[in-house]
This record gives sequence, structure tokens and C-alpha cells, in this order.
Amino acid sequence: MKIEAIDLYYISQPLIRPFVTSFGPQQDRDCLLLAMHSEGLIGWGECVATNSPGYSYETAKTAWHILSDFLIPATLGQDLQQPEELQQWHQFVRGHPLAKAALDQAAWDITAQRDGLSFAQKLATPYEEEPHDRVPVGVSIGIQPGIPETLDLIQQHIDKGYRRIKLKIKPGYDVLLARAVREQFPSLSFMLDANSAYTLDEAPLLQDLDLFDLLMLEQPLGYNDIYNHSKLRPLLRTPLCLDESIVSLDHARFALEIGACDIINIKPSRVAGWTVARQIHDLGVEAGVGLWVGGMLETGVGRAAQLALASLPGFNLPGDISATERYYDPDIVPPFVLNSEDGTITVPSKPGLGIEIDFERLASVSLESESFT
Ligand code: OSB
Ligand code: MG
Repeated sequence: MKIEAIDLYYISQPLIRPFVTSFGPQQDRDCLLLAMHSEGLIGWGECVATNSPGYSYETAKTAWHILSDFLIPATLGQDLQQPEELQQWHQFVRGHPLAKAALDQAAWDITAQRDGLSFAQKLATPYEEEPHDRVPVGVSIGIQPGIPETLDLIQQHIDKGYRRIKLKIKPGYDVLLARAVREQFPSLSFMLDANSAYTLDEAPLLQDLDLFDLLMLEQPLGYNDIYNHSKLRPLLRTPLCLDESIVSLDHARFALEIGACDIINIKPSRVAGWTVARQIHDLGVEAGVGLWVGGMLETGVGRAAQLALASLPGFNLPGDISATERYYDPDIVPPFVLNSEDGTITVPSKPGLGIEIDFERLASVSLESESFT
């Protein structure tokens, strides 16, 4: 299918509540959306880079630049057969996985529609096992003003039916928090995410977290420091999960080879899209490690594709994929809701992403848009 046109949107939507991590607060969520046109079909992609380079060096503005000046020109006019081809088309751009992932997602969406498959079914074609039709999900709770507020929020989410809670931590807001949570919720499945806020020197403090039977500790050390995670891991009983450090299939291989983690948080955007995300899934299955799908406060466009990835057979831990009502009201696609009876969200089953864009809403949250032909 010849790629005829690509529309790019810079959008900004207020979050239901500010999301605070060890790298700072976020109130309005900026991101890019992209529509790929071919043969009367439209494939959608989301670039999760936001207005500040806290989680990644990419921002929505750098992604706009890389997409409009390099990646989109290298994509327009191409004859797309399978989404894996984008790896070749885009390898001349070093890095910038969040920008690449938006086109990758759109290519998976549009080829799935062409094939009459859901995004999940297309991703699952190599496997004997069918993709799951609902996937277990958890919530990621940002840093709150205090411990009582955090305990309240945890209770609210348990009441809604979430079965796994992740809490953001930072130095000074860690061991006391974990102790209070474990005391109040003796059997809760909970985990902590430090977003690279600690150093190996702080291993004794991180060892104190072993007391609280955490599901895992996510990315305590440097975002680009797989090596020190391999030194930390034998010092902890708590399973160690990597997020920021796994930016490619090679990085996943390095981490597993040197024993830097027990678990990988797979975010397609962080690894340039769903093609590589699936390769890391396969590598993780082979290595027998824990696997789950991470989140980046996606709009419904990205959320649909997260759910599709999470439906693959190798994922064995709940993803950071919560109901739309936790993030945006309204969103630009109809809300995803929690199945409260089992703490899951249903994977879209219509062709492609299976979403319906509310173009009026999209226009009202777009700060800028441009069409490339
Ligand atoms: O580290 O997993 C992270 C959100 C933005 C940037 C980084 C992270 C997160 C989350 C939110 O934890 C997960 C979600 O989308 O709910
Ligand atoms: Mg994380």
C-alpha cells in the first residue's frame, strides 16, 4: 500500500490529576498524534514525548522536528507491505525512538486494517496461542503531598477493582511510604518505581525495601546504567525491573546477559515501536523473565495499541494500562473502562486499533497540525 499522506497533530490535554514523578510534575499532557493515509484507510499513531525532557531526551517539539524533517519524508510514497519494513526506512535516524514509534504504530494499524485483523491479532500472527481478549492491568500513582493521601488513593483504586498498585518514589519518600502501605494493606500486590532517582551508593536504603514484599522495584538507578543495576540486583531480594535502560533489543539482551534485571517493562514507544517491543517480548519469554507493558499516560490512541501488545502470550504481569477516566475526560476516543470483576481491560477486537477518533475533540485540543503529502 502506497503511503499517500501523513497528518501530524500537536495536542495538549489536561490530566485528571497532576502526575508527579522523581523527575517532576505534569499537569497538561502534550503529545503528538499522527494519521497515515493509504488506499482509503487511516492508521493512527501516538508519539508519547511530552513538553519536557524528563523521562526521555525527546520532547514533543523534538519529535515534531524529527518526524517532519526526516522520518515522514522517508515514509511518504513508500510501498508499505509489512510494518517491520519501517526499521529499514528509519535506521538512518539515530535514536529518537518516541518519534519513530508514532509511525510504527500507524503502520501496524493500517496494515492490520488491510488484513482484516485487529492490532492484537496481527501482532500475534507468529504465535500458536491466540492473543488474550482481556488483560490484567494496574495503576501507577504519582508522588502525593503525603503518605495519608497516598493510602487514600490506593484504597480508592482497590475499590474500583484494580489488583496491582505501583507507586512512584524518590529519595526521602520511599521506605516510610512502603512501610505504611504494607502495614495498611498486608496482602496488596504493590511495587515501586524510582525513575532513576538513586545511585548504587544508596543500595543499603534500597535493601530496606526488601522488608515489604514488593512485587518489584522499577528502575532505581541511572537511566542509561544497565551495568550498575547488575551490581545492585544480587544485593536485593526484591525483583528488579528495568524501564528507562531498555531502549533497544540489544539493550534488553545486554541486561539479560549480565543479569541486570528479573523483569522488563516493555514500552513500545521507548524502543521505536511494536516491532521491537515484540522482539523483546520473545527474548524475555526465552529467558524466562517477568514481562509487562508500561505506560506513558497515553491517549486512547496509544492505549489501544498498549492493550494489543499486552494481549500477547508472554506477558505474565499486569501492565500500566488503566482506564481512561484516570487520565482524560473526555479523551479523543471513547473511554476504555476497567472490568472491575477481574481487574482487566478488554482488548479492542475490531480491525486495526479498533478506535473511533472524535475529530471535534481532536481539533479542540490541537495546538498545531500539518499535512504532509
Ligand atoms: O516510569 O513508567 C514510568 C508515566 C510517564 C513517564 C514514565 C512513567 C509513567 C508511568 C505512568 O508510570 C503509567 C501510566 O501510563 O499510567
Ligand atoms: Mg517506569
